[in-house]
Order: sequence, then C-alpha cells, then structure tokens
Amino acid sequence: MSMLKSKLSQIIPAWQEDLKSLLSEHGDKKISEVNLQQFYGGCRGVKGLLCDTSLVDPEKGLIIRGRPILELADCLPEEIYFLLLTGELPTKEELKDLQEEYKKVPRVPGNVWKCLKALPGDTHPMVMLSIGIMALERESVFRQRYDEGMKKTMYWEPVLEDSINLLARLPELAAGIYRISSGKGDPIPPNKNLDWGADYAHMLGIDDPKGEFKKLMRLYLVLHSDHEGGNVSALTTHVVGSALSDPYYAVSAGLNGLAGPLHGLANQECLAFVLEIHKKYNGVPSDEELVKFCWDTLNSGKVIPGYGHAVLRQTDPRFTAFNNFGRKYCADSEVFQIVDRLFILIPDVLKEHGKAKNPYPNVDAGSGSLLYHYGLKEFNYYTVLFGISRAMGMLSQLVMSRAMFTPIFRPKSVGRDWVKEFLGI
Ligand code: CMX
Repeated sequence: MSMLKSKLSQIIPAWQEDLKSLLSEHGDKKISEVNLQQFYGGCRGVKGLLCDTSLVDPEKGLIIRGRPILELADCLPEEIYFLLLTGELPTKEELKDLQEEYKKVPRVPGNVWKCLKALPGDTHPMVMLSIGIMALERESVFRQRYDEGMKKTMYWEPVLEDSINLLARLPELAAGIYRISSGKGDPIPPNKNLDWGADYAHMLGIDDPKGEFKKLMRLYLVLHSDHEGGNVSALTTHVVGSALSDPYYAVSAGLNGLAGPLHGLANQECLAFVLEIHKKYNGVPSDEELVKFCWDTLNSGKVIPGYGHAVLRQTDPRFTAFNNFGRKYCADSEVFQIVDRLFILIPDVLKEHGKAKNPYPNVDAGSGSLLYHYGLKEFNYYTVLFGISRAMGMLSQLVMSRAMFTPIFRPKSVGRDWVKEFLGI
C-alpha cells in the first residue's frame, strides 16, 4: 500500500466520525440563506457545498488546507496533491513514495494517440484533453470494482487509485496534445528521472537551457491546483462524481467547464491585451500611454482583462507569485515589463472608474506573459496547462467526497411562477 493511501486510511475514519457527530448534534442548524438576487445570480455567496481542500478568502486569497498559497509557492505539485488530500505536506519519504507511485503507472497507450491524431487539425487542445481522458476511462479501477459489487465504505480507495493513474499520465497526455496540435512533432517520451512538473516541461519540448521553464511549470502547476468547490470546473466535477461516474468522466466534464471564456480561458485574453499594447507602441510604452490605453479600453465598454474577481478583494497572491518569478527571471522581457507596469497603474485607474469591486490583478494577469517569454506562444493551449494543475484539486475533492459518503447532488429547482406565488405577487 502506498504511504499516501495508508495515511488516508488512518485519517478518514476520524473525519467520518467527526461528520457523523456534527450531523447528529447540529443537523438542523441553518448555515446559509438565499435571497432572490442570489437565486437568479449564480448562487453567489450561498453556502451549499462542502469543500475541505481549500478556501478563498477575499483578503488573503487561496488557502490550501489552512496554508496561504504564497507559503506553498516553492513546493512541488506532488506535495500540493498530498496536502490537498491529507491536510499535511508530505515528509521526504512520503513525497518520494508518491513520486514512485506515479512512475509505476504505464504510459499513455497507443490507442489514445491514434484517437487524438485522427481528430481534425483545428480541434481545440481542450477538446483533445477531454477526449484523451475519456479514451483512458476504460481503465477505471473504480468502475471495475463498482461493477464487481464493492461496498460503499471502499469507494474512496479505487477513486484514489484512478486519481493517481490519471495524474501520473496527464503531463504526458497534455504535452503530447501540445506537440500534435501545434504541429511540433510526435509526443516526447517522459523522463523518469524528473519530477512531475519538470517532466511535463521536458515533454512539451520547450528549449530550456537554464531549467527556468521547468521552474515555471512547477510553479504554474502549484498555483492553479485548487480554488474551493463552487467554481464551474470543481462544481461540475463534483456533480458528475456524485452520480458515481468514475473520476475519468468527472474530470473530463470539469475540464469542459474550465474551457469556457469566463473561467479558464481568461489567461489568453490577458496576454492578448498586453501583446496589443506591445504591438501598438512597438515596445514598452510610457506610464502616461499605458494609463491612456486602459482608459480607452474602459471607455469603449470593455473590461480590463486580468483585473477584478468575483470573491477576492485584494491582489491575488497567485499573481504576486508569478510576478515575483517574472521579476527574478524575466526582467528583460518587454512583455513582462508591461505586465509589471500595469500592475502599478491599473488599480488607480479602476478605482477612479468606480465599477469593479476589486481593482487588483487576479492570477491570469501575468501568467501568459511568462509562458510567452519562454516560447510557449500557442494561446489556445494555455487552458490545458491550467487544467493539468486543476485536476489535482478536482481529483482530491472526488476522493474526499467518496470518503465522506457525499450523496448525489440534487438541489431543488423552482420556476418563475413558483417564485411569484411564493412572494405573493
Ligand atoms: N475592468 C472593467 N470593469 C470591470 C472589471 C475590469 N477588470 N472588473 C469588474 N468590472 C465591472 C464589471 O463589469 C461590472 O460592471 P457592470 O456593473 O456594468 O456589469 C462591475 O465592475 C462590478 O463587477 P464586480 O462585482 O466587481 O465583478 P464580478 O464579480 O461581476 O466579475 C470578473 C468578476 C472577474 C468576471 C470581472 O472582474 C472581470 O470581468 N474581470 C476581467 C476578466 C478577468 O480577468 N477574468 C479572469 C477571472 C479570474 C478568476 O475568476 O479566477
């Protein structure tokens, strides 16, 4: 048994007991209310979901199992996955054991590549990722055990096994998709001597003489790993998993949500904004020119991409982590210099504009400029990167849900007529 599984076997019974006593002692206590605005407005702020892996604090940003994300910026993504699941960072031995688990998983089978290569050349990389994961579904251990009549108390174990199998292969699958979709050539085989993030960077085939791109990939995979349970991709994964569809179905569905322009696609729009500035001024403009460009954008009725957030009310610490990386490694990049100046200038512009509740940058404001600097210039691939990272959050939340016997998701829906009758109008 892996050290991760053995640790979870020890912890989960205590979590289950805790939940049981919470429900038996306080099951009828009200924890949230919903008004009509929230009912029609995407349920913002309505507490209706359990998520123990992370929370997003309006002032402090992402907190994973009690630890602010900036404190975790130097961790390996594997450590974050262990933390998401167990609530603790792994010891050196536990980390090595998890990495060994990943390495034991066989490579992406040939039939998956055949299937992806058969798609038309203009297929979006997110579609390829979703199809690639579905093509791996036939190997689901959860589905096999379920069909054999496994007991409910065992559910989390094959979900964990599926999670590790899928996570181990995602970098190879995603990097292969990059190679195929961008016409860069055949997938590059993994290098078993590298950690998960560095191996992903290696398989993307980006020239990396100083190893900085590997560092960026590790950071990218850490920073996007989880963001509570109510965002579109996490919620979708949860809902699909609650029907006991196996993790392949659930993650593929979640990634289809991530592919939307209001969710995982925003980072490419941010880079497009910065590149437009770079092109228009043929380099890095003056502060006055940048401020004017922002006002022109706002006055034409557009939003400034990369700024504002539905929950956050401060600079997103994940932006800070990327910006720190850029200042350290990419200070000579003109595109990054524009990002860095905008960070100083835009908050005052947005405050004066007076609409956005949060005038500060979110995670998407700078990440694209760093990818661009290292030569990963295919915008439509960026959401795949986000997806590989976010799969850690989705999969750890699925393990938690099965371990806590979370039932099928089924909120009550009512129509307009019901609402009017209820309000007596
Ligand atoms: N530029 C201009 N106007 C903005 C703005 C921005 N960056 N951010 C918010 N506003 C405007 C809104 O459009 C809204 O205007 P209306 O009242 O005319 O509709 C008003 O300010 C109030 O919006 P809000 O409550 O502050 O923001 P929301 O919760 O409705 O939306 C978000 C959040 C992220 C969609 C929004 O800030 C936005 O569009 N930002 C730019 C796009 C972007 O960066 N998306 C990435 C999000 C990353 C993530 O979710 O993790």
